Amino acid sequence: MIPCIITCAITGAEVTKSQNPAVPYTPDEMALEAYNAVEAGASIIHLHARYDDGSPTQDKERFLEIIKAIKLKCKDVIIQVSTGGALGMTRLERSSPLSLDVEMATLDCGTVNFGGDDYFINTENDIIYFANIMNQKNIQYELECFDKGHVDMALRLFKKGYIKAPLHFSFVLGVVGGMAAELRDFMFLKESIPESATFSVAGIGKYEFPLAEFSIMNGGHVRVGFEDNLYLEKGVLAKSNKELVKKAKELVIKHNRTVASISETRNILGLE
Ligand code: KMH
Ligand code: ZN
Repeated sequence: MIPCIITCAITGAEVTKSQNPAVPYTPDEMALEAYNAVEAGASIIHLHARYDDGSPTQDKERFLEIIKAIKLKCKDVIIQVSTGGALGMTRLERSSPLSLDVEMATLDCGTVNFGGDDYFINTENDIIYFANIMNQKNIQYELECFDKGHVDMALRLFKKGYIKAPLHFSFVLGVVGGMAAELRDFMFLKESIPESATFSVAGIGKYEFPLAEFSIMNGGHVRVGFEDNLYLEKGVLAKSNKELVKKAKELVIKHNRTVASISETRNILGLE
């Protein structure tokens, strides 16, 4: 099987230091978390921006500051900026980091409930809007799908020419309001995408590692990190993103696969 790409989502937009003091906010904190995650085996950093007080922002200047700090410590790492941002942001606001010189970004492929009164909106026109910018700027997208309908939407927009190959999916499963993260859910999604497509998984909370293992066993890739999960195991907070990456790497090795280096990751995903 091909090497397994480990992506680390180091901070997200919604988790806070009050939930886990190790969640990074400042550029320096993010750079250190990214560096240690890369040392442990991550080749992609999925990035959200925060101000020093932890509030999420899509401000491109803040992204630039964080990216510079990360690249100073690990210059080759692949940065994947979020166009999801935080709940409630407009698409104009969310698209701001795409004006930077970035290699990769997320493309969220549908609307989903996020528990309680929260919801994350991605209309068909939103998806086309983000895809158009990324196509123009040659930014590679990761197609984030929280539900089966999102996969169908991505494939529909691919057929219509809005979304271009290579298709790289991320199945984000276990969100309250999205698709569950059991083996049958994973298999259903995996079997719904073309054989030529690549895929990664991001299991939310307690689903992080079980879902990672399904993906590793089935030729897929893995995302871990504080954005998705704050715990190393039940009741034990992770002290760093590195601990989560290390645990993912152990699963990769357990299933006789190797962890993709940064250059192997570029190769697998067709990044230039
Ligand atoms: N923060 C979530 C509302 C993405 O990065 O593209 C959306 C999100 C998805 O995190
Ligand atoms: Zn994200």
